[in-house]
Amino acid sequence: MNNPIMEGVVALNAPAYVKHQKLLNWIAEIAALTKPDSIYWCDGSQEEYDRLCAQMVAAGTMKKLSQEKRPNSYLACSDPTDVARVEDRTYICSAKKEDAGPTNNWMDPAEMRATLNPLFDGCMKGRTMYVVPFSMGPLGSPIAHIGVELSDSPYVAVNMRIMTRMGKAVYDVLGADGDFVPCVHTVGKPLAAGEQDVAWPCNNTKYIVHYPETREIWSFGSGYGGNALLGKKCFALRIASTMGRDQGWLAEHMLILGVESPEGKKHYVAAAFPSACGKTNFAMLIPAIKGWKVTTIGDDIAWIKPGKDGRLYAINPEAGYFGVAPGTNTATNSNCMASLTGNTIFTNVGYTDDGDVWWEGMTKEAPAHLIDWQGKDWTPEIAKETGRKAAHPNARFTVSATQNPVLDAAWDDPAGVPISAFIFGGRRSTTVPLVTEARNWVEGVYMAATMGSETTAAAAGQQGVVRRDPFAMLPFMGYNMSDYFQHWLNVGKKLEEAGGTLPAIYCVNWFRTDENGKFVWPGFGDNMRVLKWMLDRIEGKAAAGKEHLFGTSPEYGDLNWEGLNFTEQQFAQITSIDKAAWEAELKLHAELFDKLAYNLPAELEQHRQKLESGLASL
Ligand code: SAT
Ligand code: MN
Repeated sequence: MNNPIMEGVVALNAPAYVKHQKLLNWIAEIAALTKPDSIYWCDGSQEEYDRLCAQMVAAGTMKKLSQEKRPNSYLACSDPTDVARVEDRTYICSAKKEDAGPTNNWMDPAEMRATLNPLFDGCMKGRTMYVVPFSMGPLGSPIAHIGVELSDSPYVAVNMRIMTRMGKAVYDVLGADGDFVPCVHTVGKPLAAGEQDVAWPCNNTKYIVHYPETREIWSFGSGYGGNALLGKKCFALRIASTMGRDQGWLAEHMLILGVESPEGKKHYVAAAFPSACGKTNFAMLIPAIKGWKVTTIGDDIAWIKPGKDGRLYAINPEAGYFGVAPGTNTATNSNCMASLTGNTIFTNVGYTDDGDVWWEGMTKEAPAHLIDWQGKDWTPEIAKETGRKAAHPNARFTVSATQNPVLDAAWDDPAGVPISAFIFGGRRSTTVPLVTEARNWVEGVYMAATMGSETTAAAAGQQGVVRRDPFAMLPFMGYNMSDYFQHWLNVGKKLEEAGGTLPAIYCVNWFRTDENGKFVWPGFGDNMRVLKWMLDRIEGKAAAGKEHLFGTSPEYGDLNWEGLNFTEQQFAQITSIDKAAWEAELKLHAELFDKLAYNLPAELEQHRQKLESGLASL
């Protein structure tokens, strides 16, 4: 070999169909640094998927589930220290600190490279490096973008095949000089010669690093979810949000659903909720009102671009769902349960004696015995005594979108679907009413910017504390949050000035509780009642509603109550606006704005002051 970079390094053995020299050079460079024993080029075929899964079964990383109970499905159980996204280990390494902003961890890019270099040096020793080419969005779509992930985890390779358009065809789109986002991932556990591997290798040191200027992702030490499947939060949100800022589009933490009225009128809406607040359930909901139909475009991420007709068009950059298992059942989400009947990878759920899976809330009655996600015997009695769960609260399923019985016909349309409304929702046991319509774009952006939510198990750290989570993007913003607010205002202004149609904006809260801490609103399929009100408003068919300080909300009689016994008193309980609670809430908005003072759009602070004086005179 006369290429100096290749000396002493494993042969690339690139397939002939990879014709992109820059890509080949980069892979050679990463191989020289990480020193894997071999390189494997994923082609994305079913045969390859089956083979890698079988290999992981042999290695003890996965169990194959009963072919009768759940065909072609697997259970992986992670190391108990590697179960969720690690927000405190996630970095945006922009050249300037202000460009990462006060909501992100920042380190100077050169300093971060110097920190990571020794960690990545030799980190894949004893392992195979998988080359995983993927498209976020329909292959070849003008809205789609390509990434290549180099990972020493076969679990990542098979999950990426479900979550993205992964495989050989990506190289055709890439050609000899197409753009791609380079993603390097390692579990951070090199193997010495002869060393026995563990079932779930990982490292206590973790780094999830983004370089927005060079559009690179480097992830060290975790094999779980958004830490490791780099197409998802790292690329499709953090890196893509900076691409969107530069190119005039939006990368959002939003589901996209289609909703069709009994008369056959169809709208698409996009909705942002923090992780583990029911996005997958909302995206697949079975309407509680007869004659309505909901179909899924996506359950987690939306890429949204202005179309020539002055509307905003959205695609789902993903091809699968990485959803929360606990709480999912045939009553809360039967479409989801139907999606999971086969061809699914489960992570950190319980393993039943008949070779199937189980999680808290899956069935009313728990199995008499199972092996929990940590490999221990579990019975309902043990659970009662110790509080130990069969499934980790952030246990997940990975399943292809094509298994969803209510997948929207346009889900793979390269042009995307026109968005009629944006919905923003947090998990709030108090204060925030069931639904409020913004009277204009600025009011809507304010609602989204000041969103708060009680934290969930999707991220490592304390659960159930209210934190501000602007646009449900707090852990996923690739640049300065205030600049992002400005970007939203700009996108709206530009569309308005061009005579376009702006989506309506709504703020919702399904999670208000009563004095016993029980949810008052039934949620799930009954959210259709709120959705119907929104669409009636958009079509000009709804009553005037009740205008209040924060926007417009429905009166009790404005919602359709067919088939549900929900009293006016209960409705008042979840729509009331409590002056003292809102005084405290607005103080928290002020705190947020103080923190985001650098480049905070003046319109937002003005709106806050308007609310403050309005509230004082209530
Ligand atoms: O772990 S992920 O980031 O992929 C899931 C989530 O937090 O929404
Ligand atoms: Mn998410």
